[in-house]
Amino acid sequence: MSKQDEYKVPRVWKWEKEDGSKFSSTNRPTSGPTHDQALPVGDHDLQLYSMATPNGQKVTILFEELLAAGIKEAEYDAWPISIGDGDQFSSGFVQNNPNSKIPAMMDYSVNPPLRLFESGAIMQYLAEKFDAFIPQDPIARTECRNWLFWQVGSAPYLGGGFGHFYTYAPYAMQYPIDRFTLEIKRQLDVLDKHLSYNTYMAGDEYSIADMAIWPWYGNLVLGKVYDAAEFLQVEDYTHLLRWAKQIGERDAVKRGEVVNRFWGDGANLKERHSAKDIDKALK
Ligand SMILES: N[C@@H](CCC(=O)N[C@@H](CS)C(=O)NCC(=O)O)C(=O)O
Repeated sequence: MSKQDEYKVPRVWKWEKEDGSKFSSTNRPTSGPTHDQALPVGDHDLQLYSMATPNGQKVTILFEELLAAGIKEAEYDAWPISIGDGDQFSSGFVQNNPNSKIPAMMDYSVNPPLRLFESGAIMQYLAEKFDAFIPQDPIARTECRNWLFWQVGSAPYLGGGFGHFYTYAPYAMQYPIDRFTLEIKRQLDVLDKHLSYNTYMAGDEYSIADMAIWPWYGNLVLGKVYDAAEFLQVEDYTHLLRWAKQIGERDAVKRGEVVNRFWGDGANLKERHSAKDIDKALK
């Protein structure tokens, strides 16, 4: 934006419905449902409503890791929520998550059934429910939670900040791109330094902290998020790259990342009800 068309802040903000950005048709300044539609419910106790964005992949990767560890009670149905089409504003979804963001989940194994929203809360719940992928040792367990909450607090600068202005804004604006790139490079350096003396985020043990951070920051440095690897000079973050590649090679990660992916090239799997659905999608 040049000095001439500098924005003058009005006394009262007015909503410009179509701002030219990718999600302007569904974004609005109010919450709540826009239409009546119940959520589907499958055979398993755990019902996930999601989409394979990095926030959605965190949870499907955890589900697949739990199943790979032999925890059969972690079987789940994963239903697609297309956020581009406004599915997150159906009455059923809003009942599950009043914040209208994926991922959301229901646990029907308890009475009354429990609603869950916020990826970090879902991951902590599942890890504690099945006593897996959250360290037993109190120091490592605390460190795992530290990084899990770090991820949930930090990624909005990556997604809503950097990603929005680098990829989705209607035209390139230097000020926000500079501001968020500065922050994202700082975050990448935080991770790189930590991973220079830790195998995994919580120390020696692979945990939900890794599964939460990898879909955003792992995929960013692997060039799979925002196609920004060159712009961010990710080759400088050697320890983060080592970790990103290591996690990306896990079978459960490869399975989890395709669940509720219903666009683009590569493996797609709109809904998942059994392991066979993923086997077919990855063939
Ligand atoms: N803090 C939330 C963020 C979830 C989130 O931002 N989800 C996005 C997709 S990545 C979404 O559902 N966006 C739909 C919308 O904003 O209308 C979490 O970690 O679960």
